[in-house]
Amino acid sequence: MKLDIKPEVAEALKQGKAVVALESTIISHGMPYPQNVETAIAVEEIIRHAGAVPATIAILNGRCKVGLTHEEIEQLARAEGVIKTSRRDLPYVTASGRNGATTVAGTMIIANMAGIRVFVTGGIGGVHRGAEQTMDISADLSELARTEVAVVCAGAKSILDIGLTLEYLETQGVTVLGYKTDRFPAFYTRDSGFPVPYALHSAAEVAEVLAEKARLGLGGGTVIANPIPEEYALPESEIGAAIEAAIREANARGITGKEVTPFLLSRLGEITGGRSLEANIALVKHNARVGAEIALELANRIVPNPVERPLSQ
Ligand code: PSU
Ligand code: MN
Repeated sequence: MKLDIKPEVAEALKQGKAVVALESTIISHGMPYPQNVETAIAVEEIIRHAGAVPATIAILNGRCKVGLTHEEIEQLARAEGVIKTSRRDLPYVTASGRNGATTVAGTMIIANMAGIRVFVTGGIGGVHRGAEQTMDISADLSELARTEVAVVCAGAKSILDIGLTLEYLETQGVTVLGYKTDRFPAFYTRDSGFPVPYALHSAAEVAEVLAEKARLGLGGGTVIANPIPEEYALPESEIGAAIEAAIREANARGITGKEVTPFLLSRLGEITGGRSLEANIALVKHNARVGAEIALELANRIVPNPVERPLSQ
């Protein structure tokens, strides 16, 4: 298998230590340069500082990388033609030897291959507004249904239909937990207007649910919804109007498929004069702290291994 696990990460996994996966679409398609590289490196530092080992996941020259060096992060951020890689894209990217930035779905798949159970990101993809017509439903959701990795995020952006996203997750049997909140957060804001099924109050409680999910052999992932810190949250009126404008523009330009999310993210950055980017960076860092704590708690529990860990190539 074209899987390269960075020695530091392989060693931590072998010893049953806490490892936290990180995605790379957020680097290549989610944030502008150089904030993308600065954030990716800062987030790794936060995880290390908390006592866990970070593993940023991407595909470089057709090989699935679990753990990138700072040079590799820089390379990915600067390279032209990096493919946004979700489940359907993976075999093409590895077969052709291209560079791929993994989405939540792509990162979950490779994290699971390596035996990593906790993954930190900003926001997950979801059911897009108007999906009744367009069928635009992120492959992140079907991945959460099948792959046993816990995803710490700040909910889903209201560029999506959050009500339908939660319905879809329920149908697919994805466990959704609110971290110190009983409201599902909407990325830039702390309350999407929808409740979470369960509010948990500590990393230990979350880890216990993850461990139990593994013991029950249920398979499939978990969403841990961690709201943006109050001081970084954007006013609903400001971000709501910016999202409406960005979606209208995407529709007018006929943007579809995998281009939709990156287009909306970059337009939102422009419309809010960089405030959405600041919020994005703050919430990812906060998620990193919480994700590391959960991974540390999980490492203290006896959890059956759902996959054979292919630690050798
Ligand atoms: N939402 C964000 N920032 C992101 C993404 C989503 O707030 O960077 C990225 C993630 O990698 C996610 C992907 O997995 O977009 C979803 O894309 P799509 O909707 O095309 O499945
Ligand atoms: Mn889509």
